[in-house]
Amino acid sequence: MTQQATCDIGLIGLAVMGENLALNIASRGYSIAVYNRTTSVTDAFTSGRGKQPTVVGCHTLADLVAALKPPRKVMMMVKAGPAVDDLIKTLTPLLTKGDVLIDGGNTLPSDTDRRTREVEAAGLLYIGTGVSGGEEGALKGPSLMPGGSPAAWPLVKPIFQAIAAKVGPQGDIPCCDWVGPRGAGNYVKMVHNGIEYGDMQLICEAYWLLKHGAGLTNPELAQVFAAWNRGDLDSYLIEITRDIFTAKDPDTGAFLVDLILDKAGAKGTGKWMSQLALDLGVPSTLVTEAVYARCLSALKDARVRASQVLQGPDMANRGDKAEFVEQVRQALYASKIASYAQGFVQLAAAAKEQDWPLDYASIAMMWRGGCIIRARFLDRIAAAYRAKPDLENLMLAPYFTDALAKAQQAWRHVVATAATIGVPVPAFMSALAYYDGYRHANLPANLLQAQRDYFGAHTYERTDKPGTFHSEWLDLRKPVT
Ligand code: NBP
Repeated sequence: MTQQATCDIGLIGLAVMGENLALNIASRGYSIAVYNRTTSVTDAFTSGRGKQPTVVGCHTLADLVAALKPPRKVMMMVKAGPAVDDLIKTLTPLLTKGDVLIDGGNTLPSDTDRRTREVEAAGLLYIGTGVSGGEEGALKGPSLMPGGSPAAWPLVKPIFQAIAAKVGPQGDIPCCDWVGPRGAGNYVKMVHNGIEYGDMQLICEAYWLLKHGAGLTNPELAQVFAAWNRGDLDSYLIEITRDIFTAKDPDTGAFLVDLILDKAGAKGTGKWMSQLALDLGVPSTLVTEAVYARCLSALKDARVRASQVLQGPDMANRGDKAEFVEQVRQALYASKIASYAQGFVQLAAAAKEQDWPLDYASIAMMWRGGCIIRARFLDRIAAAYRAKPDLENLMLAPYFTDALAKAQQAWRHVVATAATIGVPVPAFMSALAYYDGYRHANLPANLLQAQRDYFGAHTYERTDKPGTFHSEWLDLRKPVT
């Protein structure tokens, strides 16, 4: 079949994300050529939801390329990893100088670094873009975080900004802008996902405190989350949590949430963020705690056995219910600030290492709509970075410094109560420990350095004079009476 070069963009991969993104693109007046490795999937799409004059189904990659107007734009929405390399290998000889290859998957940033170099060396342009919002976002307007070859941005910008979610008073600010060179877009998406892990874990801990500590029922939890969603915590995740507490299982009539096995899955982007935080030497403890919490949840059988053996309090908090609910709200808000602060610190550290000129206010606005972490709170973050683009830590922006100061008493009370009544809240605790660690000019690492020097001659610096020192600790020590 010979294709006419009439389409504005091509899309490969018609699974959940690709199919919905294709429909979104077509709905904005662009013509789109689509291809899926399994041909029957393409045919099912073009004879079903994608049966539209501006959607052209293709059975081969050559047909897809032939259907595109130059400079050609080909977007891959396939499983991240080797599938993308295979596609690049096949597509490169079919494309011509100046054409753009786009990967919209959850790709490891270092893979996009490498692919950008390889694709540019072949005379083409490359984009690795974060796409967030799941199925609904892809269809109605995702958050898009593109990075790669800067010359590719003007070519895809009109389509990307047309299909992205829109925010702002007039609803005309697209949640999509150029992030930076090479893997910058994928890095920002990875941090988005890591923050999402932190947000979800914090919400789960708040739920457990309210359920067991305050004894709230599901309808009461729905009311609490509905109220929270009208204030500082207003966000997509709080909103869906509210709804979850109202949903009943059609088969049994019981609350569905109570029937769900407490074993969490993960696709790996949170783990990547933790691993890369360790590589950079930055304390992104919230995402790491969230990943570990999922790991612990997955040990269901072991936990069931241990629950018969290990002892602890009964998780009931006998204090005032309404007061405790408000304290948990404040603790959640403060922990969330610490979590976002860590995410932006990691982004800044990566940007420094990779020489990416990141605009943090713009990144906050890209997350303002369309994506899973969309929240009113991101306006405040954008404002903080607009006021001080080189802000060292979000917690130091006056608005957030003040918010943390106001919340800290309740935050401490909740963490202390959780420890006392035996409710596991690793993310709440970790967030508070980060806040307390970060706000202290002095930490006990002096002793740590002494220990390292004692057993390993690792040397230390001193507070009273410059230089590097080593001591013969065996000679200096005195008998302890
Ligand atoms: P999947 O990640 O499940 O991938 C399935 C698609 O990849 C199918 O179209 C499949 O074709 C195609 N594919 C595979 Br697998 N190997 C291929 C190969 N070697 N060559 C060509 N095509 C190949 O799809 P998804 O859930 O729509 O996600 C797509 C990307 O978007 C992923 O990177 C994902 O991480 C990312 N993402 C997903 C979400 C989400 O909510 N699902 C959100 C944001 C980002 P087939 O039909 O022939 O098997």
